[in-house]
Amino acid sequence: MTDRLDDIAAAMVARGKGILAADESSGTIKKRFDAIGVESTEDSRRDYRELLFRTGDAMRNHISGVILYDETIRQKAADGTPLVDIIAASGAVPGIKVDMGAKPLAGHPGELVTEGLDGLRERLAEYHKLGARFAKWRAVIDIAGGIPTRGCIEANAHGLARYAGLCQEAGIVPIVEPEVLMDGGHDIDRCFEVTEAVLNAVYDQLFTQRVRLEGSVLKPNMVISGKKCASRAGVEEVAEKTVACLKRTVPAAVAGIAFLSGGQSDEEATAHLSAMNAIGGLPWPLTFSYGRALQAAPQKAWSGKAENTTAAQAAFAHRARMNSLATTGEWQAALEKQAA
Ligand code: 5MM
Repeated sequence: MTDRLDDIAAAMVARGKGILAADESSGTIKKRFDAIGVESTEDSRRDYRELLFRTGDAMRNHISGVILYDETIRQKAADGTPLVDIIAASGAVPGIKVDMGAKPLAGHPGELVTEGLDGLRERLAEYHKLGARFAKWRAVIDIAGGIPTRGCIEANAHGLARYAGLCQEAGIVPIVEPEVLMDGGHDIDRCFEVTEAVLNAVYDQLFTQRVRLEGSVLKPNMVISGKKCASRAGVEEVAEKTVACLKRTVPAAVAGIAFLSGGQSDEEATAHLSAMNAIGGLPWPLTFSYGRALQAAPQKAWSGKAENTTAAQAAFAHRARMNSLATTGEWQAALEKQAA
């Protein structure tokens, strides 16, 4: 079982490939569809996601895995083929979001703790039958005056470790996602300090809960200035500080690191990843597990119209290829302009 876990984890971070995060919960996908003027229904969500999963070239060459939401893992394409089968046929590994969302943490105003451990063993067994071979659990840590607190960091780290242990017991690779939000006005050094504390707590808890690191993937935020920071750090500084922070905190045994984009523009997320990989000499593969940074362009191109399917698939394929280049440090801004 452990070898199998390690093989799945290795496939998820295979050279030149990364993960498509398509696990928006119903509330989040509604927000995304509202932005493009599309009503969020079971069929529109299916049509949109089917379009992505049927982007053959991108899926075969640049996407190693897809994170699904509970509704999607059970859905069939318009022609009756299960969406999971379309993903698996492209060679990508189907995965599933299993957390039940971030909820207010008692006694900690303004802070959240991710829930979903109750009944998780049974849910994982069902998801495995449905074809999932990896899972995702996202913890959310906000930076503001006086937060995050130790209580919030430790509660979330414990939840991530308990989840990861249950996944491995079920033969499912856990993606461990502790997201330090970039919403505030904080500077990059404050993000470094918080990310370092969070990752230290997470790996302490993963050790305590006997999680096998070789059969796990980390999905962290980059070390980056808050969106409202008056002077935001440039690409090189983000790359250097992110790599320095990860080297201090993430054991070399971890199978790989797949970043979230966290609200960066799509090109920014690609540039940062490429700059990190250009540094080189890292103990783990560094790749992407982007939601918004892979999907913003195809969503806009699609806008809910079947006649836009080809254009949407081209937009998705382009972002997947740009990010694939970033995993080897070979992306250049000029490649974006050429495509435009
Ligand atoms: C795709 O969005 C995921 C699910 O979010 P909700 O549970 O809030 O609906 C999210 O966890 C996502 O996988 C990560 O945040 C990475 O996505 P981004 O857009 O930050 O790259």
